[in-house]
Amino acid sequence: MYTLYGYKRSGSVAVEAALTLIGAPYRLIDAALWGDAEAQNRARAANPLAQVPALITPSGELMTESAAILIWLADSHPEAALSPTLDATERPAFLRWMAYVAAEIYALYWVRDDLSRLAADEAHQAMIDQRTRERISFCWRMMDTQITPGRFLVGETLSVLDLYVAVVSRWKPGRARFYEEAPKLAEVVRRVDDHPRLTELWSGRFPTADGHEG
Ligand SMILES: N[C@@H](CCC(=O)N[C@@H](CS)C(=O)NCC(=O)O)C(=O)O
Repeated sequence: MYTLYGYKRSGSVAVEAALTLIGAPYRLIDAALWGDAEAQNRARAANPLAQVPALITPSGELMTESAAILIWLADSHPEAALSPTLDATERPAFLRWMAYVAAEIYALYWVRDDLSRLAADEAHQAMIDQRTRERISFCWRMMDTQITPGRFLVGETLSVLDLYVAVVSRWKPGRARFYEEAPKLAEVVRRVDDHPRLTELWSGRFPTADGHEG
């Protein structure tokens, strides 16, 4: 049994999606620094950085870092075929883009989620908000120019990379901008949004008036 510390709208939803497709039972514990006091305490107890996702493996090991968790889950459950195999020609691209989404894009949300972490004052906050928004948009655009998707981002089979991009692309500046910047990726994330085994998860974990657009 896996234990996942996570929260709606967060990166943990990509891990929930992977566990759902794998069909592995998991216990989900609401934890987030921006949740109520109890959720904050649980986030601090789960991960020294107080971040989610945090996964406790069936052998009791703590895993943090969304990309590592997703790759490890996919590799540990080859029957679910959620990552290219070690010898597959798609493997280098898969690893490249998993690391890219984590390092170039997701990492900027540590800044964006609380602009006062780096900004000296309100004017500075607005500038950092604008510049990180542009940087994220640029990074999606660059990824779009470098990838030639099949039905999914690396080939014809859905991988955890598709789940990762489907989640991170919902965060600000949001899907409308993402679709503009990255039309090829957009086509794939719409397919992932509509995956019959995931639609319930998406609507439950991204509960918005405009549905799956996040
Ligand atoms: N490097 C981590 C980043 C995780 C992360 O930033 N999670 C956010 C939620 S999406 C969080 O818990 N933020 C709380 C904080 O750092 O203040 C990963 O890739 O999993």
